[in-house]
Amino acid sequence: MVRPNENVEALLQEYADLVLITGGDAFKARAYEKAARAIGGYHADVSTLDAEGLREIPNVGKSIADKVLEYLRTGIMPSVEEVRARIPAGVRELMSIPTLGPKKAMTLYEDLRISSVPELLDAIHEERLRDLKGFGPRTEENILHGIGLMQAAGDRVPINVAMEVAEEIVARMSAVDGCEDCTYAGSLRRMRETVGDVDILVAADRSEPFMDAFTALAETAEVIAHGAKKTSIRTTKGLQVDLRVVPPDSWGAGLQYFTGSRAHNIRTREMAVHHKLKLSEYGLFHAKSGKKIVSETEEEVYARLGLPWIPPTLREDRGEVAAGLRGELPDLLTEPDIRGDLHSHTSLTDGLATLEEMVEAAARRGLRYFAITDHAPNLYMQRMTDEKILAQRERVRELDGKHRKMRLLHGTELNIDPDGNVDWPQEFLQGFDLCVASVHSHFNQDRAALTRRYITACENPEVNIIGHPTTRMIGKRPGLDIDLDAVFAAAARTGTALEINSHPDRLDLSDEHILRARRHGVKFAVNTDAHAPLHLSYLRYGVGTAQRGWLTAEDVINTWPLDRLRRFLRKNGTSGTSA
Ligand code: DGT
Ligand code: CA
Ligand code: CA
Ligand code: ZN
Repeated sequence: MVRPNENVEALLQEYADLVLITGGDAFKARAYEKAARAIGGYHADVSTLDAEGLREIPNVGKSIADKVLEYLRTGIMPSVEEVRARIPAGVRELMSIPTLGPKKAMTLYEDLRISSVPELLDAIHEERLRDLKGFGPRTEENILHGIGLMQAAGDRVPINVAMEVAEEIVARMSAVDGCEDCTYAGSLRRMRETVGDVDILVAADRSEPFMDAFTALAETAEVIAHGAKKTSIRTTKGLQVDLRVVPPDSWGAGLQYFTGSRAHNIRTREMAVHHKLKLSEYGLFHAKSGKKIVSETEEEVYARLGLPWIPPTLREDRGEVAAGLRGELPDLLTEPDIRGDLHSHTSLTDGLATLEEMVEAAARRGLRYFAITDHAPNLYMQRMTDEKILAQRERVRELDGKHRKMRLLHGTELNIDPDGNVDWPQEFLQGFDLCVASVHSHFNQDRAALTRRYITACENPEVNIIGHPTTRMIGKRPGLDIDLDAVFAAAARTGTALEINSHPDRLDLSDEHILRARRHGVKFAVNTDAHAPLHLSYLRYGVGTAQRGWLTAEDVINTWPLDRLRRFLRKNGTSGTSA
């Protein structure tokens, strides 16, 4: 299930916000924020730690450790409850509007007595916000956009949250007597970036033992529907999970049906009709006689429709059926194809683990190469200096000799400034094995300026990868308004790879952008951007997103052997790097 670390992180972060907006001590708020992040990224499950163990987490002192312990024991953090009680529920809802934030929400409440989203919408339409300090027409636009994002996200959850729940439930159902097969289907199996509800499928002769075990799960907060074929629950986190039990001999047809997407299923049913057949969740039947033809495996169902098995990540009706008929489905990238990770951080900047810990974790995951790319100096709060990065390089070179199977690359994550330039002079950049470059500021430039900015970065002979290219945060911040086709063309022309950032909050580029970029001949890097060892496991979501963008291993530079990668990093020989 969701790690207790994440609950604690969210709670401490909320506390930090509440302290700030109720006029509390800014230092205190900052301390809680730091502790929140450290706990969220900590490798060990906090619920297994005692006071001493908790204090070993960076930025966690005695008073925070005590609060966490109390919360783990009682499910309540009294200091949070206390500040919460001082703020009306409606105002807390306002605070959760991604583009508004706690401070402005508090101003709205204190100055205009606005304490709900509908009241806020009214106030905007009546232009009452314009008189407030710090609010302009632009702010209104942003707020409206934020409300839109919040409503569009609805009750969908990030893929990693759904995946953790699904894997836990699949494990429990698989342990029930009589289980012949069990997996998750639906949008999660298709690796969509967010998931509306989790669909679990079991193959068994009798359904009741599964339905009973399902409703009895500790995570079940509410039983929405309890039937023989389908049972739906809501978890304590508010996520709906549907369980369906199908007879073992309908497994393939059931899995195909409940994996979807709806649009893909419409295509496959059309194929069936074309062959004078009928396709349902029970099997593929002769239309006239009603006689069952196949149903046991997905492969058989697809084969009888004249199709190869179609990977779930392609089942979105984006041409996969036609490509299958032509025998031209892509040989999709898989996780084992990834030889290395080209974007990671350590505690030298905002990572939560030391260089040694990150390298160790990467080696344990079986990577063949691993790049450390801490933030460059223009991201001021990270306090990077020439001395620090050069000392890190020396340490990286030393460590490199210690791992037999994994090579280390020393890189950096540069900041693309408003003009498209980056940190450090070219000569200094040549000392890195590779440079990621990302936009971290000045998001409000107009489309033309932003587009130029990205193209200039691509044209820099030292920039190898554009990190999280649109800077979106799923459900929180939309991607930048850029002429993507112009940027994709520039990336392809200059030999600059575009990142597919695997963090579940980003997944940037998205599947649709990947499809577009691919047509320009762009190369990609599927990176974790890990800030802690735990984040290395997010790679699967980046790979899933790449699959949804129809990518093969050939399209992705970090599947290549290191010597080929190094040639690519020289950008047609224009760079001096050859370490
Ligand atoms: P979600 O839950 O919104 O993230 O998306 P899905 O794709 O998981 O949708 P869901 O949970 O409503 O249904 C799971 C799959 O079951 C869906 O992808 C296709 C199949 N399915 C469900 N209801 C229907 C239906 O009425 N017609 C068709 N063709 N397929 C359906
Ligand atoms: Ca679903
Ligand atoms: Ca469902
Ligand atoms: Zn980064």
